[in-house]
Amino acid sequence: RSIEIELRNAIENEDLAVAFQPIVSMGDKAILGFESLMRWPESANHNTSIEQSIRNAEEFGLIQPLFEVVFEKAAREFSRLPLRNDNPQLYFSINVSSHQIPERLSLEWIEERLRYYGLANENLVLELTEGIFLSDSPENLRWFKRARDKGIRIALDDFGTGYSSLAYLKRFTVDFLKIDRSFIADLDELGADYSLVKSVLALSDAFGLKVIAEGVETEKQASILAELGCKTAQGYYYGKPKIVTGSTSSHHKGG
Ligand code: G
Ligand code: G
Ligand code: MN
Ligand code: NA
Repeated sequence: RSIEIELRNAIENEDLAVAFQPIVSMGDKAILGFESLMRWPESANHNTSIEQSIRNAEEFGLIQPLFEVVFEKAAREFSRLPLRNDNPQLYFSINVSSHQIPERLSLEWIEERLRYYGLANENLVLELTEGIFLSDSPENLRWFKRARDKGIRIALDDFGTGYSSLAYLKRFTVDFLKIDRSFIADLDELGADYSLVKSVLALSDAFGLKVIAEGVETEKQASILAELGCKTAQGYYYGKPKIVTGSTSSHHKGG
């Protein structure tokens, strides 16, 4: 069986699961939002990693339909969370591949689907990697401005892993900056990563950016981050990604 056909069928049948991982306020560990992460349904017996599956979807031209399935499932589950009653500011984030050029990622489609689930634009955060920031084409700039004018927030994901520089942030105003977990992993050792995280936190203050530290696994990492002024985090220490969708297709097929 070809992996392409398998992936195509999974997307077509909406046979993908979605996990939510909490994003928390470090002070009181209150949940501020959830990152949505694609998972294979437990029943499906897939042995391809999610990372590889995302790369396959990009290669086969399936990343936009995959996004749409993840979006639908995440929005549906998010809209039903009892936690929303206590916190109307609660958000959910979706990862956007740099292969989904802004023209394909229709803001009108997103708005229409949010409305369908009774959600506001302010409930959504789109996580983009710097691939999108590398081109400052007028189309990209316009898409960015329109998204933020609509109240849809943008997170720059995996910050620090590529060519990302704070200079991009002058041209593309984002709301959140997610420090990649590779910089958090060795924080305990007070080496180069410590200095990097420290300066990112200091500079992001000047830009009015909210920083989210990713991959926080230990209390030690959390306390170092807090000392450096970091207020928001995500990682196994606070909560692992948990599948929120059923393992079977959520729509009913005829017959
Ligand atoms: O959760 P996990 O570590 O398995 O995810 C591996 C990678 O896949 C991460 O980089 C994550 O951002 C990415 N990923 C997970 N779900 C999605 C998704 O729905 N869309 C895209 N584009 N990437 C995703
Ligand atoms: O690329 P992106 O940042 O979207 O990837 C998020 C991925 O990181 C998720 O797939 C999730 O499974 C993984 N992740 C979340 N928290 C932790 C953590 O504390 N440690 C490690 N190693 N991975 C984590
Ligand atoms: Mn992400
Ligand atoms: Na990341």
